Amino acid sequence: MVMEVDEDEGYKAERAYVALLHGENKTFLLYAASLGNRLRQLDADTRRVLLVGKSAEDHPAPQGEHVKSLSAIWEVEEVDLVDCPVADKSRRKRHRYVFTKLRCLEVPYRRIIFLDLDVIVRSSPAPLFEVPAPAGMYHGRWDRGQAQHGVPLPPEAFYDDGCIGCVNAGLLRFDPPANSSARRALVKNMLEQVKALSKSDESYLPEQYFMVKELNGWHHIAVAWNCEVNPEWFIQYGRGKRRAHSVLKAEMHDDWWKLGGTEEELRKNVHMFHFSGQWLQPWWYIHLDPEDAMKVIKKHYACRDKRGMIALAVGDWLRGIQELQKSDEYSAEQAVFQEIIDELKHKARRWWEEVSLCKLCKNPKEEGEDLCEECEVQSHKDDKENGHAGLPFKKCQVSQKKRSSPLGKKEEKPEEV
Ligand SMILES: [Mn+2]
Ligand SMILES: [Zn+2]
Repeated sequence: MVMEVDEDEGYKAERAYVALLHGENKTFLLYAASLGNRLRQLDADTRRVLLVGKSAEDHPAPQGEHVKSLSAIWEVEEVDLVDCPVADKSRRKRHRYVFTKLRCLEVPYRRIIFLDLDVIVRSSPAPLFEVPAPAGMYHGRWDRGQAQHGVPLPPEAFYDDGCIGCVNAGLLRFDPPANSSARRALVKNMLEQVKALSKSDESYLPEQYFMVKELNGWHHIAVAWNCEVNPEWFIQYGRGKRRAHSVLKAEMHDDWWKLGGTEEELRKNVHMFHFSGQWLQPWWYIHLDPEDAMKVIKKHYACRDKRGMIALAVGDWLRGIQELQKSDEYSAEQAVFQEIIDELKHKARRWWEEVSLCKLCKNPKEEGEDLCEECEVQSHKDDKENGHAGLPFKKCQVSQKKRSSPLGKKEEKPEEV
């Protein structure tokens, strides 16, 4: 008689934080180290799993020596990348590998919280394990004012003829199935659906729309846990020679505005910041101390970000890097982290030296423009106060355009993290 061998593995433990690193960009390696260290400080009892993408065509895996250093902070699991360029609308196909996030459903833990690498966690995310899965912060055209933390989102939030909504995949709550064969089957099935995607499914957020179609019963996670770092005002540059610039208010849901009107209130209310756009990466300030960086940012964004969200978020991210450097948990790994930090410091310094400056205030500005965005927004506000019509103003009706960096075209274009 042949014994039936049960190869099914159950759960390793109750809870885990999960993140994904892929590609050889060392910036994200540092992001991963810093995120893992923050999670360890805030909630040491919960396991930390880092999925590391194996190499794919034109997309090498992170260097072995680096991955080894990360395994001092995370349980490292190498995974095959999921490649889906057809669903990715971005010109440079920055999001072609984002579907690899689905592999977090293969992780053998009963409850998981998936986090992007481009976040700074400010308080223990442990309370989020109590939110029923699947869960994520609602993103879309439905009125998010009706959503409540931990409460199911209604079907009409997602569908209206076409798809009108999804969840922000920078922070997700999942319950992977109870045994390994069920987990594999679930992911395998989803990957078959991914393969079947076509040009008509393309978007800038392909995995977000895909997930809400594939999984039912989404619960909302409050914006305080996934606060996208944005200025309140920005300039939409017109095209052509006689272009008009528009001063636009960031198109964010009311709950984002209500997070607080001052730095103190934001400090108290925000549990996690998410540097989700391409217009700002916190490492651009890595050559500065947190306090100095905050001063610089407050000056550059005085008008556009009165409550100081950007300064607070970047300052906190820089403190996270300091904590990593000071930690005695990773003595053997420190040299590797330090090398990356030094490299980025050098790069950031050089960029700021080369950036073009505003004619009026000497702050950094977009290449090809006379004035910086700050001065443009300021002059618009002055005009309004003096009774002039000012720059054409309208509330932004479309999603906020991805801005290039204050460093102009020198920005390194990272893959989605
Ligand atoms: Mn992100
Ligand atoms: Zn200026």
